[in-house]
Amino acid sequence: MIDLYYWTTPNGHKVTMFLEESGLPYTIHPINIGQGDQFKPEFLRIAPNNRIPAIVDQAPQDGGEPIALFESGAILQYLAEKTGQFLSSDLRVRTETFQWLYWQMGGLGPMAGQNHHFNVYAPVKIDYAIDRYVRETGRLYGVLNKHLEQRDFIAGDYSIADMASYPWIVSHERQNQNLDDFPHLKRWFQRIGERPATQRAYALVEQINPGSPVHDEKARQILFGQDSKTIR
Ligand SMILES: N[C@@H](CCC(=O)N[C@@H](CS)C(=O)NCC(=O)O)C(=O)O
Repeated sequence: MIDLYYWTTPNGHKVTMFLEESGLPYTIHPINIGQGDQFKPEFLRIAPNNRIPAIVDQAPQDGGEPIALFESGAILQYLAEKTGQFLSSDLRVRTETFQWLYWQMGGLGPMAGQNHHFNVYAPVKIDYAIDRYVRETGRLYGVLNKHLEQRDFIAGDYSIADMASYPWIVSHERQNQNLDDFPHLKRWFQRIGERPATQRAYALVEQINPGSPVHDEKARQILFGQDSKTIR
């Protein structure tokens, strides 16, 4: 059984996409990041970075104590290795999968995240910041679009590399991106969106959090008022 500490955000969706695809049994523990659940001591013991997603695997393969894990890329890699699913055993495909997984973790995710921040959440609209992140997000979309020109999925068959990137493309409109400018990416995006497991993963939004994560001034303060004193 996997305990999943989750909220309805792109990084959260990566893990529900995997769990729904793989059929691994899991229990969701909602962490409402707009209300400050990420600072509860019991969550910080699992995820000291006060970010979702996190998991606890109650039945690790070595038969030992439960394993707690944060960082969505590490979680996807762990679950793929645990189940032998969505990660090729072929050296070259596996290596390529990790390459694009880390590309998402270090590039697409952080840049699109800042894009959301300055475009949607920032109380003051700073043209330079908006332009910078819209352009960089567009560049990254272009890179992925080109990569997908001759392929159905990012690395071999459908894999954790696809699951990492897809949720960040879902919010393309909020990032000021037009998928018609990226036809191969659009084809890939539609193909993944049609998967029943993707649809089950996204259906959890209505169940767990019908509203937006940043819905009021208090939530804004909790999410965007953090600094060096937040975690001591
Ligand atoms: N690199 C981390 C990023 C996780 C992350 O930024 N999570 C956001 C939601 S998508 C969060 O928990 N925010 C809570 C906060 O800012 O306090 C990962 O991929 O797991």
